[in-house]
Amino acid sequence: MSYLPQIAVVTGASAGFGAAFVRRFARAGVRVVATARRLDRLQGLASEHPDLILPLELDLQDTDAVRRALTSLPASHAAVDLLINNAGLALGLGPAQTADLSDWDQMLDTNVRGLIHCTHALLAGMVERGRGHVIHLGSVAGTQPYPGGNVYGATKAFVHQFSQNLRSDLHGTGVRMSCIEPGMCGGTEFSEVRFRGDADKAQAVYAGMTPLTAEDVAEAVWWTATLPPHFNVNTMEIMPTAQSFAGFQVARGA
Ligand code: 8X3
Repeated sequence: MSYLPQIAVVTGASAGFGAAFVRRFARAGVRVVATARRLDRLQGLASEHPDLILPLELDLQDTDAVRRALTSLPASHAAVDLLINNAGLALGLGPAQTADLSDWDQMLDTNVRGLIHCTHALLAGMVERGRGHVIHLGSVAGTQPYPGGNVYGATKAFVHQFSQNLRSDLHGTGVRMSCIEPGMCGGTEFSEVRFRGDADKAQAVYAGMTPLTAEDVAEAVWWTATLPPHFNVNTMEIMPTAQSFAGFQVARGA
């Protein structure tokens, strides 16, 4: 027996993964609350399925606003049974010793604080209704250390472990919890943001290889969310075939 969620909330929905998730679920008739800071983008997305997609302007760094908005959704979109906690960003790829502390704060505020506040706002309702699924977007950077990954990777390690700990807290409630952990993904704003709008640097990351696309990641999320209720994906790590692991570095004579 497969499962179709009825009402999804997607954070970071104005572009990239988030917009692909909104489209994937709305295409199947799921009502979706699409949240992000850029309302004009959300409205454009909502115009593709105005009967299903509710645009909701939300700054995840304003945690009071997050709680207010997610606990007072209009009746048509209130009984949320799927939260896709997607909003997140990487800022910089330089070594920790030269990093800008405000970048670290911003990653923590969005990737960690924003995420936990969204989850907390919707979790009790799911448990009360005995129906729901929280899907967090982690990253391979949460388990694979790499130069320049410093705080970004650490926020994703948090997302991984928070997700698995939630599985334990949700034991016996019927509410599912999954963490989807993609590797290199092209065609989104992610790399441009990472390199502060330097499109050449961003494109160089994907030169000569085929990265995952936002639509590929949306398929993984769709599969995870539509499995029969007895089947929970704890963690799913996905990568382009062209990406894999390298060994340790050795500083000889240091
Ligand atoms: C980012 C994944 O592999 O581009 O979340 O660093 S990777």
